[in-house]
Amino acid sequence: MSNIQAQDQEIYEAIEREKRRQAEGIELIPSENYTSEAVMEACGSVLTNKYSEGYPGKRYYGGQENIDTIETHAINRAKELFGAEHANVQPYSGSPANTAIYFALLEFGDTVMGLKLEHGGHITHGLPIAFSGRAYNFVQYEVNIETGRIDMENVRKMALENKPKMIVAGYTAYPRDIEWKKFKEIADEVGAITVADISHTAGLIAGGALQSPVPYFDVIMTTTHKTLRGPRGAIILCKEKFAKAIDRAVFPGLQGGPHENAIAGKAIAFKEAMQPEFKQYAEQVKKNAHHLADELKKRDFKLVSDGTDTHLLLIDLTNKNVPGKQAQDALDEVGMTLNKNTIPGEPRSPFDPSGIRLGTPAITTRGMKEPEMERIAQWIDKVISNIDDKALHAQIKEEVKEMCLGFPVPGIAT
Ligand code: DSN
Repeated sequence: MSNIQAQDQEIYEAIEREKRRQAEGIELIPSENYTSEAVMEACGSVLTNKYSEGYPGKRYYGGQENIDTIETHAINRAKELFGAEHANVQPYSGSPANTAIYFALLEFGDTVMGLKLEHGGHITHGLPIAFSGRAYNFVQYEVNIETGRIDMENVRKMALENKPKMIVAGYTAYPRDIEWKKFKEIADEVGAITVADISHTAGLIAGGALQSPVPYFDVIMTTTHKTLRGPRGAIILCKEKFAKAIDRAVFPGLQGGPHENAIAGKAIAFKEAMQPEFKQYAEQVKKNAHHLADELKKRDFKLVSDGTDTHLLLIDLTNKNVPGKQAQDALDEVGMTLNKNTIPGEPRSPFDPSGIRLGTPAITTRGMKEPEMERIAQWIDKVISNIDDKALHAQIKEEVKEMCLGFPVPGIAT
């Protein structure tokens, strides 16, 4: 950081403060993680200087010999890691990747099925005010309010009624495993293309801790910075027959020059995810989530679907009489970061919903295990049960910091 320090004090100080925040606090946002220092080096490398529109071996500018090597490694490793026929590693992030898939395989106005946002879907899965909801005729399925789970019979009924051209599965706030095979069977009945958004669970799938949609689905996309622990960005995997359409939709359909610094980071992250330690990581993420769920349930927290199969927990705080935003703010004060979230059948507003969403990918990267999950559950309970007790919050903040300093974050000296 010496160059930033010498040249730009404002940015230097903000980054230093962010380092402290990350080191001294508990990161429970389920979509966040810590990349390795190797990934960060790639992202901050000279690759940021280069333009490389096109694909390896077919670029529009000169000087591509090293860029082609890097992007080819990223493509081959993505294919190997997930067992996919084709990979495009250029999407800037998850929303552009999903938009590219729709642009490649649909006409504007086509009917698509996706999960409703307040039931755990994503804005790109057909939110009416988002591009996806405006450009395509999204018919949105829901989870069963009683069980918190996707009702596959209802999905089938909706598919038969609406005859979608595409069905999207894979979510941002759904704690349960997904029945990929069943989705594929339903899609086959109506001739729909299957798209899996595994942004949240890609690391668990790559590490063998969750089932993969790759054997069943036509197209699979994921961001690379969540459980997969790579740089910010995304990839699209697909069957060979969709490869040309997907590649054309990403470039030149939607994007210009790919961010090759991020693509190098993706290549490194894929290599890391192929190591035996990553399998252990994926298993521990799940074990930690289960343990945290059990510890919270002991303390009378109500979990949507009554638990988790993944890295993610969705808590309905209605019985605690504390809305999601107040819980998020109070936990933020003690150094525990998570996010307020709607729950299925949300009676309040998305800006001040009834729930909170949390997960274990980042804390597991730091090496936290079951004993730490117990302490985290205790602190969450104490804060939420004593929401206005500032003195108690100050004391918990110190305890949180003390525990965190025993679990270093990659790239941050403590
Ligand atoms: N922002 C991501 C998440 O937190 O789940 C989804 O895009």
